[in-house]
Amino acid sequence: MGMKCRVCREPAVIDLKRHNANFCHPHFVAHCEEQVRRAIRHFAMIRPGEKVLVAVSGGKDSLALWDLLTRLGYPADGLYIGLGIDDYSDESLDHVRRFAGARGLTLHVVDLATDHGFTIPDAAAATRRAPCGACGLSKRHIFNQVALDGGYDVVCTGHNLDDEAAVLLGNVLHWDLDYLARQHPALPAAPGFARKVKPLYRLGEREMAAYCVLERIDYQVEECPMAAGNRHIGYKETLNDLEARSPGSKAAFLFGFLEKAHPVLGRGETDDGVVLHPCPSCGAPTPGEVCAFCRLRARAIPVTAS
Ligand code: Q46
Ligand code: ZN
Ligand code: ZN
Repeated sequence: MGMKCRVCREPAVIDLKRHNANFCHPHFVAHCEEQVRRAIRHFAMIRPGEKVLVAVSGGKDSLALWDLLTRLGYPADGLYIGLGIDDYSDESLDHVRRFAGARGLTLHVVDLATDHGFTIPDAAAATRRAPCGACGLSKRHIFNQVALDGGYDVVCTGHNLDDEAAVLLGNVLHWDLDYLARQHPALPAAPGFARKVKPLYRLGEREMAAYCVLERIDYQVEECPMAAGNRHIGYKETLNDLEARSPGSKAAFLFGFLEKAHPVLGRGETDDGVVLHPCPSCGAPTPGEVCAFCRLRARAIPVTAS
């Protein structure tokens, strides 16, 4: 027996257990559009006429996001950050360039090595820590810098339901109230910081992969080679086991947090009473003397030079 689309009863191409529904290609695309539309509306992520920047890695989530934003009438420019992670970074950039080129979209490229003198492997070696901390810090810094310099109102990232549920599980396991308070699909703008939003938080990893395959978006299929040891991988596996046993648990976990717990958490202690001033080296707002990115760069560069 073939599956039939919930909407039109034509043969379905995907079954979504969480929604207890199967969809044909056009109605699956409509489902993805609807989830992004709902996310944007629910948290007032993007307002009419705003200038939108989308952070693209070349992976399925960020390219699907760029595609969906364009479809929904939010013209967005892309930002790719070259992390200097061997062939993986070069190939990822190729995917992004082809995507943008084929659609006539504007793409900004910041290359850590060329523009800042170090790569993520350099930073990991210099700090003797897992690379993802330095990587996340660098990406956040550059997203914000490009957004402010380019007059963008909002930065969109491709974090999906699986990503957000895994981060939530990590934050809950450690009862990190400050991180929990700052975990939200829409972080408001602040002086020196652009608004940051995650319009894919209602769509899972499998949905995004299916979207790209069906819409013929050629994405970077390889995972980042430095991801090994990232604890979120284990959390994702745990959540997938749970989801297999009881479909809908991931969404219940994340959406329940956003509806019921986040509102009582406040906005995170760093929002109150900390005075920010411009970093003397790059101008980014920082509570310390020199900002965390410039400190990281200062540590990472000598390793490159030697
Ligand atoms: S790119 Fe960077 Fe990720 Fe690679 S080094 Fe870690 S954080 S895994 S999204
Ligand atoms: Zn249909
Ligand atoms: Zn700085």
